[in-house]
Amino acid sequence: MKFFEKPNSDLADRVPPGQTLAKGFPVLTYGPTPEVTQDEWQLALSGLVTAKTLSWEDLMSLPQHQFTADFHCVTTWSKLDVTWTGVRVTDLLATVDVDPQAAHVMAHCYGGYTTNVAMADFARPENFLAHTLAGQPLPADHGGPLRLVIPHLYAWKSAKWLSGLEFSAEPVLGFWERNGYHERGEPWAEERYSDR
Ligand SMILES: Nc1nc2c(c(=O)[nH]1)N[C@H]1C(S)=C(S)[C@@H](COP(=O)(O)O)O[C@H]1N2
Ligand SMILES: [Mo]
Repeated sequence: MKFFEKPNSDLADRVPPGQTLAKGFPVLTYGPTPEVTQDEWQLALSGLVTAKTLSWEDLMSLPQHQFTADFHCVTTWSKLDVTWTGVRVTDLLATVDVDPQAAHVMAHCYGGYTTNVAMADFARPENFLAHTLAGQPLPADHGGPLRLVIPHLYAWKSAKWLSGLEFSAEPVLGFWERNGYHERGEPWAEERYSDR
């Protein structure tokens, strides 16, 4: 069995350049998988925003939606039509006052991983915080109890085990961005590596 396959031509407009389709859903983690229960999970909002810490209950009290999204890892595998359940980033943001100066967001994770996104890439209705994958509680290796999903950027921006969102006026680089990945990471433009 092959683990990756070249996309059929009818899927060509769904699969960005240089990507092949993965069978199954590979796990890609730098370092060990943090063990975090729903009870101990918290999400801290900090920086240029109303400081606030959300519990699991707070998160579940926000509107819940189903999402179908394509997933593109910069290491060249993609997975189409992944189905998730969770909370829209825009619904979360509507519960707080974000300072108009906030132009960048750092996602912080249990285990220490970080990744940065511009506010314009973050505050989109198609981005979400996922707690369910294909109808099942999000497995720990895929980022459970909660991960960020930003479908229009390479998946290293989709922070697993999300623990915090820090808003700033100036960009700050996250883990892979400091280590040579592109600051934005748009797959159709193949923004894989930094030119810094
Ligand atoms: N906290 C954390 N989030 C992370 C990563 C990681 O190592 N740690 N890897 C990123 C990368 S490179 C990818 S491709 C996706 C992989 O998600 P998956 O393991 O659910 O396929 O998670 C992203 N989010
Ligand atoms: Mo990745």
